[in-house]
Order: sequence, then structure tokens, then C-alpha cells
Amino acid sequence: MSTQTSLTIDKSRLLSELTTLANFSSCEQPAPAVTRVVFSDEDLAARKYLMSLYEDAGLQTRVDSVGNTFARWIGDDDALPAVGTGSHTDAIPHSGMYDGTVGVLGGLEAIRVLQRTGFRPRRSIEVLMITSEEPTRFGIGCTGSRVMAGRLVESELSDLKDSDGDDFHTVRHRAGFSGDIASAVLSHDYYHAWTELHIEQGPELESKELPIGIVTAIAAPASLIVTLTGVGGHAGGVLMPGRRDAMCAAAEIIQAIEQLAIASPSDDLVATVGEVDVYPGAVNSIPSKVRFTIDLRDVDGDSRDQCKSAMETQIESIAKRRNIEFDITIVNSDPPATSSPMITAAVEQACQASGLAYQRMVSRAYHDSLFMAQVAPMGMIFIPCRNGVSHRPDELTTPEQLSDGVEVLARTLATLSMS
Ligand code: HGY
Ligand code: MN
Ligand code: MN
Repeated sequence: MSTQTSLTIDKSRLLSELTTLANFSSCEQPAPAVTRVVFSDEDLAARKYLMSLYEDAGLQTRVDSVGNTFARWIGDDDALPAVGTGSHTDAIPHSGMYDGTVGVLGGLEAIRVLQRTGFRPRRSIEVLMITSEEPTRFGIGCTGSRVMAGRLVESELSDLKDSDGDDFHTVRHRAGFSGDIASAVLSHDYYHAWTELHIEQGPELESKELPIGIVTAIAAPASLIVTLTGVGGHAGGVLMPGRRDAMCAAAEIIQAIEQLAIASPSDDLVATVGEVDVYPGAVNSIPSKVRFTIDLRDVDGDSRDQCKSAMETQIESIAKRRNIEFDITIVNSDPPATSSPMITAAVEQACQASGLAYQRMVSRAYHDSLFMAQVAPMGMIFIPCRNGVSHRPDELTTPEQLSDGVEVLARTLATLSMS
């Protein structure tokens, strides 16, 4: 396809599909607020809807043992490693309608716009809906892409439990996904290239009035669970000296975590305590146990790890001084990912052909591409989101911004499918 070929993205169709998808939600607020937890009824209904769209586009579909859904536009030489695109459609509670879905439905529209031009790909082009990018149900992100990269095996998935105490396999079987996990691992010659379209989930592109971001690297995420155990008791009857209050220990430790992140020499280092559970959780009872999570990231893996060990040291010293027992569980501690120059060059060429300004940038959010980078050469295309807001119902990207992203994705896929 020449760089002169003009591509007309069907914006209204794409927006209507995104809106329909947003209505598959358990959120008590109406769309654009969305809650769509993996393997929930809403998630399964959304998958069915997507399947109907893939079939309308004449794509060949298959679903693997954890629900990763592949929709393939067969190229002239289907035996060659294919070109992959896609993202996730699960959504954390009370979030927005564009995180992930832009990469799935935008990937589908990119294929359809190429079909409308009469373009014929040499390599097949596949749009992927990846299971459980969000950590909401099982506490770890990117489950489906970790499985495809061979980073999560059968036994490890058995250890993942949801809030009902059901393990991943019980839940996936109940949702209708069976088969062994090893069968879902992608060989390194399955894809020739992988590119994901996603909203930036940050303010940079909008503040610079740039329509496209070319992602050069994805930050390395780590998540930890800290459990502190003290001695509970009557809020009135136990005097202050000698208390072993788990909540006060947690408060001091959480402050220390924030201070370590602020003091880090790396501007890309971020730390968040997003979940805190207090036991017994009564107004007049001294907390005997507190469990909280730490989400820790940096584009530089070493800097992230240095901060992680400094946090572990602080947790130990504060807990010991307060005579509190502590346990630190590392849920995940993943390496960062670097984009393939082959793909960033194809995206840059696509931006130029589309006459769209762009900048190279890092992704501070993690994405399935963090693990798809272990399967194939990886790249990501960012489009702006209003005020950089994401993981909130007011998450928004405009039809024009969507269209720009899909056009650049379509040109990139066309180039890669002919290489
Ligand atoms: O948390 C993340 O970075 C991703 O949006 N799940
Ligand atoms: Mn997200
Ligand atoms: Mn996402």
C-alpha cells in the first residue's frame, strides 16, 4: 500500500462499537463508567459481541485455553509469521470506556479500513483480545499475555485466587475456557511483529497537542503485598504505652514508602499503596492486622529494584521497632520492555504518510505489550486522553484522536505485513 493511499476511518461505526462494548458492565453508574471484571457475565457477553464483529469482518477466529481471542485476516502467505495487534477489554471497577478497548476495536477497524482499500496483506494480520490485563480479580496484571509468553504456567495459575477463594482454573473452566495452559504459549515465530494501540493514560501528548506517541519503552511494574500483625484490643481499655497497633505501623510504613519514591534519583520511579485492609475494622478496636499493596514502577529496572529493597529494609526496621510481625509477598517484579526499532520506524513512516505529528516517549502504564515483547518484536502507538485521565469514568479520547491512531496503526500493520 503506497504512502499516498488515503484511508478513511469509519469513526461513527468505531465510536458506536466502543459505546456498545461499554454497556457490558456491572458498574452501578451508566456508561461511560465501566466495570468489566475478567470472566464475569459482562466480560463473557462482551466477548460474544466482539466475536460477532470479527465474523462480520470475515476474520478467522480462535480462542485459547485462557480466553485469549484471535481474529485473523488471512494473508496471501498464511504460513508466514503473522502481524499481531490488539489489547484488553477487561476494565477495573468504576473506570472508563477507552482503556484497552481502543486497541481491540481500533485494531479491528484498522483491518477493515485496509480491506476497504482493496489492500492484500502478504502476512496474515491478527487482532487479539487478551484475557485479564487488569489485576482486579486475581491480583496480577497481564495474565493472558504472561501465559502466551510462557511466564505464567499451570501450577502458578492454580495459586491465583479471587475474593471468593476460587482459583484461576476453576473460574476459567466455569466461564467455558478449557485445555492445558502450555497450549496457549506462542512460539517465537508465531508473530513477525506485534503493535498495540492504546490511550496514553498520561497528560503529555495532550499538553503538547500531539496526536501520536511512539512508545520506546514500557516501565517495569512490581507489586507487593505487605501483612503486618500486632495485638488487637479494646480501644478504651488498652493504654497507649506498649500498644502493638498494626494500623499505626502501616501508617508509618506507607509514609516511608512515599518518601523513598519521592527521594528516588529517578523521575520515572512511582509507588502507590492502592489497597489497605484493616482487621478487625471496628471503630473501637485496636487493629491487630493490616494488609496493604504496593505498586512500584520505573522505566529502569535497576532503579525500581533498588527502591524495592530500600522499602523492604524500611518495612523491617519500622516493624521491628514497633514489635510488629511482618510478611512481604512479591506478587510480580517484571523487567521493562524496549520497543523494536523495526516497529518504531514503521510507525514513524505511518505518521509521516498520514501527515500526523508525533513524539517518541515511554509508557508509564504497563500493557500486554510488556509481555508480547517476549514473544515478538513489539511496538505501541499512543493517542491522547483528556487531561491524561484514565481508570476513571471521565476517561476520554475524541473520535478524531481515535481516527488518527487507527490510521497510523493501519499503515503500520500494512507495512509490517509486507516486510
Ligand atoms: O496498571 C496499569 O498500568 C495498567 O493500566 N493495567
Ligand atoms: Mn488499565
Ligand atoms: Mn490498558
